[in-house]
Amino acid sequence: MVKDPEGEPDLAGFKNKGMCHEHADETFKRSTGHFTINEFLRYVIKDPNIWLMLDKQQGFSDEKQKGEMIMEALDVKLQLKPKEYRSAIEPTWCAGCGDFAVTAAICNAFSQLNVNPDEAIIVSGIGCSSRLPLWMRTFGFHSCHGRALPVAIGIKLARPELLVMVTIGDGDAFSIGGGHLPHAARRNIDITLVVMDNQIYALTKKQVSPTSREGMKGSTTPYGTIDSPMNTLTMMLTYGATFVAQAFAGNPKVTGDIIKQAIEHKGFSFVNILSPCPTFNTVDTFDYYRPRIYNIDETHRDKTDRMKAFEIAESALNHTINPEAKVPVGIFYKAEKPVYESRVAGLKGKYHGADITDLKAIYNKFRT
Ligand SMILES: Cc1ncc(C[n+]2csc(CCOP(=O)(O)OP(=O)(O)O)c2C)c(N)n1
Ligand code: SF4
Ligand SMILES: [Mg+2]
Repeated sequence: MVKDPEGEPDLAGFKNKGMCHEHADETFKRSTGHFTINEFLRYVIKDPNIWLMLDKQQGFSDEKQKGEMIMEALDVKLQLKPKEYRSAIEPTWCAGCGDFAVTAAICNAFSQLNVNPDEAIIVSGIGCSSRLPLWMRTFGFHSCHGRALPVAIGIKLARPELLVMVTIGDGDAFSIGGGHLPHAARRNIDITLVVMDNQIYALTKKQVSPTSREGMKGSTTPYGTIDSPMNTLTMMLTYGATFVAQAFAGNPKVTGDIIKQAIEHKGFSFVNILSPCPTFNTVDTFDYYRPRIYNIDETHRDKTDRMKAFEIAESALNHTINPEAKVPVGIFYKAEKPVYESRVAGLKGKYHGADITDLKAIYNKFRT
């Protein structure tokens, strides 16, 4: 759109798109290159009486508030570009880290879904991957190692309207935090769990993780680990997750699309992303995965077929013992089931639960 005082502005491009109120003004100026919201509105709404009326409106003395009110009335919304979901903090990850592509994929998914950054929170644990919320403009919570899921569950129960995403590493998810996975899955709470699986503890400099292949050498396993890698896909299917997927950081477009579908899914969604760490895992690299990756979506169309999902997931680790074996990515399973937060709200309604608890009254009740 160009600033042409004689011509009619084209509103079509601005209809039905997501807008973040806080940043709407700058975003609008950036996306049009010419107008701020209020400049634009003064141009569209030429009748001075409307502006006079707005000036008199109590509580709307501020230009920005007025602009936002009119934007809402006109159903004019703005769509943030993927890079506008990034914060001003530059990632401290090593060059070539797979987690850059995961961040880009999340930003793409958010942009496609018009996510309002003020209505989204990303919760992480501890690890290289768990730094991701710092680079994002959404709310974030950098919690403790292995405890991102309980924090996220608490947030979702307190504020069910928020988009809640968890971004953690394989050590965080399947070692120290492994005990939280079955419960999040069986409850079917509407949270998207994104695991950046580099098959190593990277932050602490190369210890084997539950997904490390047999024989992997690490700083505490100099002769190679004798533990078998955990198949996290069959595990999450068994736990009852209603959305189970795998992606590869080497293909951010497909990864972004899978994350988008995981966010759209009403319920607990699990996305395992093969995200190489070139610094501490020189075996499971981008070059290793690239020729082995295949997309299951062409052949596995009925995503409610749980047995088929198990069958494909069973083969996911064959490549660690057979160099010819392929690595499946795509959506393995998807099912509808009531979400936890709605069921909690149902209970609250039925038994007249209150959000503001009178702790004193509870203490007194049990003080005898
Ligand atoms: C309670 C606790 N135990 C251990 C640690 C040390 N620690 C920090 S990160 C980490 C593992 C990180 O591996 P992963 O979750 O795979 O993340 P990555 O760094 O590979 O992205 C460990 C063991 C810690 N910070 N807190
Ligand atoms: S050590 Fe590995 S996981 Fe950590 S930032 Fe560097 S490349 Fe990424
Ligand atoms: Mg890791």
